Amino acid sequence: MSKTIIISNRLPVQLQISDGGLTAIPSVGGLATGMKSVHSGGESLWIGWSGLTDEETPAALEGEIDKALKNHDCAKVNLTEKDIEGFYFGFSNRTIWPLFHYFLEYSEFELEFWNSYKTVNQKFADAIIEKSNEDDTIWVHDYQLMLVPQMVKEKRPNTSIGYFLHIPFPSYEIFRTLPWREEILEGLLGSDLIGFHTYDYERHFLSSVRRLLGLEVSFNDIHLDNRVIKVDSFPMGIDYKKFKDAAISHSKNTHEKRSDFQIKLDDHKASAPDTKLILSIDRLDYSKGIAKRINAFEYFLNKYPEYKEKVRLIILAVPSRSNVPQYQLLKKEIDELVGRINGELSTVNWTPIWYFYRSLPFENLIDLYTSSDIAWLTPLRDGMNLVAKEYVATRIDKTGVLILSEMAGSAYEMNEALLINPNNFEQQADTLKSAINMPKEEQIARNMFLQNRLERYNVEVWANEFMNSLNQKREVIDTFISQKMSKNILGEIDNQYSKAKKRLLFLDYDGTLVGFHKDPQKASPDEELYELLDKLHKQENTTLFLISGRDKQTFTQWFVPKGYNMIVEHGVWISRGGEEFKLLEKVKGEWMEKIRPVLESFVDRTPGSFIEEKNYSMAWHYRNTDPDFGTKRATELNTVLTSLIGNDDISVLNGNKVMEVKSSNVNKGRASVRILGEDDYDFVFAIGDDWTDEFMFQELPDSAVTVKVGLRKTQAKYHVENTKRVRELLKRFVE
Ligand code: GDG
Repeated sequence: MSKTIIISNRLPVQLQISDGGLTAIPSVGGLATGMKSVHSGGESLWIGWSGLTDEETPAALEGEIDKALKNHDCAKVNLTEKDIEGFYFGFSNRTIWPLFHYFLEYSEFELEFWNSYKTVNQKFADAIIEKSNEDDTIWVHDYQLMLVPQMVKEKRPNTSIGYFLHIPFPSYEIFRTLPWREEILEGLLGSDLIGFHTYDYERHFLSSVRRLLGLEVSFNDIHLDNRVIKVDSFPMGIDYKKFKDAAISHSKNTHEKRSDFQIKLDDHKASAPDTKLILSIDRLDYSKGIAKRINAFEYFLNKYPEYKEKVRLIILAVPSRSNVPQYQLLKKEIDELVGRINGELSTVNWTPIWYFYRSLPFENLIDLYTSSDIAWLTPLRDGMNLVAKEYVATRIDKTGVLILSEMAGSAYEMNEALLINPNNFEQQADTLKSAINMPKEEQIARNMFLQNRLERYNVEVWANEFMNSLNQKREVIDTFISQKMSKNILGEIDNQYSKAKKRLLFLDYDGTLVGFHKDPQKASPDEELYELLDKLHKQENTTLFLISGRDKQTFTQWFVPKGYNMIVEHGVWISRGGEEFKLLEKVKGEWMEKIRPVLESFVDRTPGSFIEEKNYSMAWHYRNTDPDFGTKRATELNTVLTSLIGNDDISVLNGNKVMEVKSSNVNKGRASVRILGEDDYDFVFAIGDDWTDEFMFQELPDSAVTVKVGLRKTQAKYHVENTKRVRELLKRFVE
């Protein structure tokens, strides 16, 4: 039976070893609860690190640990202390975390960290491959494991892989500074579906994919070789019911049942009934803007001194990554700030800030949420921020005000909150004042909307939507237009090929026999290709034609010495057996004088674009321009050209990052049909990767074997994945 495999850095189970004994306690974090509906029964396995390094794991307990984890449908990846140092504290938390949260100055680009990241990602991928089958569905989580999708895809090309990033994906301008940016993108592109919290992260990612890898992106689909990768946003929700129910039972607690923490909170409230409690809860992380918030609070008290003794800020900062120097510095900064402000402003009756540096039990978290009049969350960058959602969920009487940074992913869905820019102290001081004075009716009206949305789009819906989208993706791929070249089809083609008395082969060059290069001159044929073409060319009863849009000079240089048959410039020129190129089609060229200055003006105004001038066509290439700008200019050029050419015998073709103007009566279809008519061929084969080859697929007779390279809409009968597969296919003909 197929199963779902979830992969995250940490397992949703905490292992504790005491007096040689072992306990495994399920953790209650957001991800663990969210995935409950996916990770249920025996049809799911969660793979991750257990929290114990190899050095900390007593050899005698190994078997017991595996057994205990198995009871929770979990399996562990073994990591050493060195792995954790380099992969987790190093690359994940000192390179990626700061960079993706726009703290460029904190980002460390250390080769050693990167190597460790690769090694550990490979360990995760190996564990997945060992424990999964081809028809399982895999869901990889977060920034620690960005290389895993590709590592798994390589070994398991037919397995469905989803990936979700829990932190922001930064803009291209930030991401491009990473020395290993291409590797990270390629790692992620091993997935079939990539999810982000917000549309902004999604578009930043797509922009980097286009700019750094030069891949084609249409809407939210990325085309890579034979695959289409879907990118979408899925804003993560919370376990709404859990928080609401906890708040309801909290409200029913009798005095005896209340926690000590709650009793102390109540005592304070009773002694100062007019004092408003303002709450903030975060991991102690520089991305959460805790220090700025404290400064903004001081600013507020100075701007509106009438609120001294009338408000109190509660800061719960949960210890986090204390091995990383930046976090130690931040801890020191916050300790000092709180000390200074409390020292300067406290009175006998009042301490402005209550500061807790610890993690509290869930029960006390609910005490804080339900007792605070205002939640004030000011991350400088935050993937989502679940605390904002949890606060609103616990407000069962619908009172309470949420002040939320617009830099948090959750701000996109929480429009009814008071949204602020955490760097704007003036605005925050005014917003705090409005929050303190907000009438109850307004609080209720705002929270009603927020609660409805949070209840509807809870974490279970989030997980299910992601899984459904991943499953749908698989169905789309299964029903893709042309037929994939299967073993049976290959066998049938081999059969036809060997029986045939006269064979005719048309092979496109760029994107078919060699990969697509940014610089066309670099895509010259390699030794292996020459060897293959030589064999095909010399084979008895076989006529081989290279058929390309390239100019005749380049092909003369590459192939004339080899004596191949060639058709270039889409069918304008022909060379047989390496003799000089002759015109195959009569074409007029007068129009070129009119068009050249137009294209030149576009080159001048579009950095990176260039003109390729062939004998009877002209092409404006924009593959090296900024992708958005280039596309915009191409649309403009199309309009200009269409109005210029009128009813002439020329046409404009919009290709892959190129606009080509050429005589209308020239195309590969016409050329190939002409050659076909010259003899009695009983096996016709044509292979190519782009729109210019579609003319051949369309015009050659039905009996022809037509093959598209890549997974796109086509008139060809079959498709193969990439140039590697093309060569394998052609090798079968000569072996
Ligand atoms: C990352 C992204 C994204 C906090 N203190 C205590 C405690 N918590 C719980 C909260 C909440 C969770 O921790 C914190 O979640 P956040 O979303 O606010 O932040 P990160 O930990 O940075 O999470 C973030 C998230 O991933 C999910 O994709 O939203 O942007 O940075 O659930 O309740 N829980 C207990 N005691 C505490 O003292 N029991």
